[in-house]
Order: sequence, then C-alpha cells, then structure tokens
Amino acid sequence: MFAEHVASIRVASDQCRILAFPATLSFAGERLINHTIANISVIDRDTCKYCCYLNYNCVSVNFYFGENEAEAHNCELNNSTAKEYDEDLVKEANYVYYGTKNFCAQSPCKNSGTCQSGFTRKQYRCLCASGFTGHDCEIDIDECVLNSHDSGEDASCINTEGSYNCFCNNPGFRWDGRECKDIDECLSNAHTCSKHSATCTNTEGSFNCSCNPGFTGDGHNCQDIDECAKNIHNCSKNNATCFNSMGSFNCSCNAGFRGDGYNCSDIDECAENIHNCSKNNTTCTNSKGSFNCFCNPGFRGDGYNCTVRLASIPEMPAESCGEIKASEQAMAASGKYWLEPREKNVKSKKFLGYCDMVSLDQAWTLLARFSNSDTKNWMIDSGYWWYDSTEAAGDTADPSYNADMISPAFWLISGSELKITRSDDSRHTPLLQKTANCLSGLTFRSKITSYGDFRNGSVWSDKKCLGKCKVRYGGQYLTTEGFGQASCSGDLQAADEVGFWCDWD
Ligand SMILES: [Ca+2]
Ligand SMILES: [Ca+2]
Ligand SMILES: [Ca+2]
Ligand SMILES: [Ca+2]
Repeated sequence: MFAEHVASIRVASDQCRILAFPATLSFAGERLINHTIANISVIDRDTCKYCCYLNYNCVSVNFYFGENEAEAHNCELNNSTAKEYDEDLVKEANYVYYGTKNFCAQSPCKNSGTCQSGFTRKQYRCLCASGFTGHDCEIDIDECVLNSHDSGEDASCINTEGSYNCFCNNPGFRWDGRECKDIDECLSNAHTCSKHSATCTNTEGSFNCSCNPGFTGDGHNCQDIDECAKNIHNCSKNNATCFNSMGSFNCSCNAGFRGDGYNCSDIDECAENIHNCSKNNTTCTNSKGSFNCFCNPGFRGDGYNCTVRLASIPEMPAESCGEIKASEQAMAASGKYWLEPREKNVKSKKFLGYCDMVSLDQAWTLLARFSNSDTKNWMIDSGYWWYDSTEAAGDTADPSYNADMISPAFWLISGSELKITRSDDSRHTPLLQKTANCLSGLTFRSKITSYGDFRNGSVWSDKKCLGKCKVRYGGQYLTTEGFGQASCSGDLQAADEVGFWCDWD
C-alpha cells in the first residue's frame, strides 16, 4: 500500500493523499521542535511515516531510534517542516528528522480554511470554515439563495461573507439567533412616547404610549392639563386659590384661611389676637376670611384707630345731639356732650349740654328745664332780654341738678323740633313738644328775631300772633305752671299751638 517514500490510500478523488519523504528533506541527528501534534510509539521508522500519512495534518516526523535500536521507538508527528521553521530544527543525536514538501506552507486556504498537504491535483486540500466553499475556500456560500438558512417565515435572509443574517419582517421584532422576538421598546428606550409626560407599555410587536395623569394628548405629545382653568381641581371651593403646575396643580388657602389647600378654615384673628384693630376702644369681630374692627360705643374712627368719643371733649364737639345719635345709633347713651352750634351771624360758642338719647329714632337737645319752683330763670325779663343771651341760666351741664335752667341750645341749636321737660322728671318726658318743622331749619333765636326788633316793641302786632308752631303737651304739663293754655282754646290760637309774639288782653 505504500512504498518507502510514497504512501497513498485511494478513498475518494480528493481523499487520496500522496505523501513523500525524500532523502533531501531528511536529516539524521536532528529534531524539529515546537510543532509536534502527536506522540506515538512505533516499531520502526516506516511505521512512523505511515502514521504521518494517516494523520492528514502531519507533514514531518521526528523518529527516535534510541541508543541500541530498541524495540519500541518514539515517533513525533509534526504539522510543519524544517523548511518553514529552520530555527526549530535542532541537533539531537538519537533522532532522525523526515520531512515532506509542505504544500500548505504558503497558507493557500482562504477564510480560515484548514490546509492539508498531499491532497488533490494542487497537492493540498482545504477544509473550509462554515459558510465558505471552493477549492481554496474562496467562495462565500449564499445561504439565502441555497435556502440553507433558518430565518423562517417571519424573517428575511440577507447573505453575508461567510454567513448570513436574519431580519425580522415586522419592525417590532428582532432576530435573536433562533427566532423573531418582540422588541421591548420601552426597556430599550426605542419608543416615541412623550419623554417626561407619558408612560410606555410594551406590546407584542409594538408598544403603547399613554399620557401620565395630569396630561392630555395621544401619548406621543402630551400637554399639561390646566386643572385650575378647567375647574377640575379639588382645592377648597371658596377659600383657596388653585395654581396650575406641570402634570398637576397646587392649592393654597386664601388670605385669612388656614389649611392644606383642600380644606381651608377661617382663621379667627380675634381669638388668636393677630388682628390689627386698635388696642383700645375697639372690638374685633371675626368674619369668614377676615375680621372687622368696630369702635366701641361712643368712640369714633375706622376701627383701627378709635379716637375719643364724639362730643366728649371740647375739641371734638357735635353740632347737635342728633349728630351724636346718628353716629352712635342704638349705642348712643343719654348724658353730657360738648355741643357747638353753627348758626350764621352768631359767634360760635361751645357748651356742655345734655342729650336725651332715649328715643329710638331721635335725640333731643334739652333746651330748657322747667319747674313750678322756677321764679328766676325761666324766660326772665329783667332788662336782660333772654333771647339775646348766649349765656346759660342754671346748670346747663347737669340736668340732674334740680334747678331750673335754660340751655344755650334753646336759642342756638337748629333743628326741626324742640322739647321742654321738667327738671324733676328723670325720664325727660316732654311737657311741650313741637311736632312739625315750623322753624324751617332755623334756630329758635333766629326764628323769633326774624319778626323784627320786638325788644323795643316796634313791630308789635295787635291781637294776634306773628308766628306759631304745632305742639303736643305731655308729662306733667297739667300741673306745671305756665302750661295751662294746653287745656284752653282762645281766639288767637288753638290749644295745640304755641305762638310767637302774640298780643292779647
Ligand atoms: Ca454567506
Ligand atoms: Ca414591543
Ligand atoms: Ca396641571
Ligand atoms: Ca377670620
């Protein structure tokens, strides 16, 4: 089957190997190191060469014949020859190196194909790496054309040099080497959902985008919902303000309220003493969302500053008791007040007078006190004509002072009505009360003097009154001297009238 130098086995056309060990390539006393691929024990050197022939990667051998040509010999099979690796051929006394012509020396096989020397007409054959074919493995196998791929129905085959790739037909899938697998676009950030305001949900073959709570849109474009403008917030309905924010909204309690914005309760500024009402003379009243400051009864101001009581000091006189009543309403208390008439042509004069606030809708300026014991002060004519006087007679300041008196108001205060009471009547029930505006807004004094200079009698009329007012009598008028006319009716005037400058005999 094989000669001393040639060995061949005929199996198939390219399986037939021809390997020769020519004497020119053999060297006694030498050994090729670093290229041994097998180490076997043989009986002689021919067997060693034969073993090389059978090992298709073997192209040279090192035969150890030993010192005494012992029975068993070591045989080293090498995959290279001394021709390529001269430096690896070393002196070894008991070795013989046998080389062949290595047709693989120039590495003729392409694409990582394995070269085996001694085969085919070209004297070598190539064992191609997968994906390549041709004698020298120079041809790429088009697996797609040959239909030797395994891309299956869902993927397309694309040929590559030395292999092929499978590409899934559906863009939502990716070839994992064996089959098309769904791409998790959410996980791999390959989705097109709105970056900050949507949530990505993976699906088989695709993905879904949905806007996050507080946003509206198609999931790819999401806009903030203005919950405040749309009135879909849950801020406290009346007591908080809604502020829109990205994806949400904020509630904050309005001024005067306290809470988390969803529930706001009124702050009781009065109870917590965080109001700014005046420290004195004021009363704080809590209200929803705020508080009110009211001046205490009798004090004037806006509630934050309540100054002294109107007409309680000379520097702050009232024009009339009515003015005080109008100011203090139901809180007005009867008592002494500083009054300052404002009649024209009369030098203004302040005086302390008594105001009767008992009536619900009116305040009386006490003009005169009258009693049966009066002998001096009631309309006295002693050359000191009373209507000229601007000085009070009696005690103008204190009506509890049980003496008769006439207040300067009697002739200085303007008003629509007048009232005369008795000094011993603590309820100040009017003896005489004018019931219509017969003074026409004038003071009593100017009304009287409007008829002329009566002091000197120049305009005195005969048997008549120049003027009169409708009156009503009350209280103790029947037992009060000077009020007897209330029960009689004369020629000049009716019982329910008082007249000015009347002449009768
Ligand atoms: Ca290919
Ligand atoms: Ca998917
Ligand atoms: Ca919002
Ligand atoms: Ca409040």
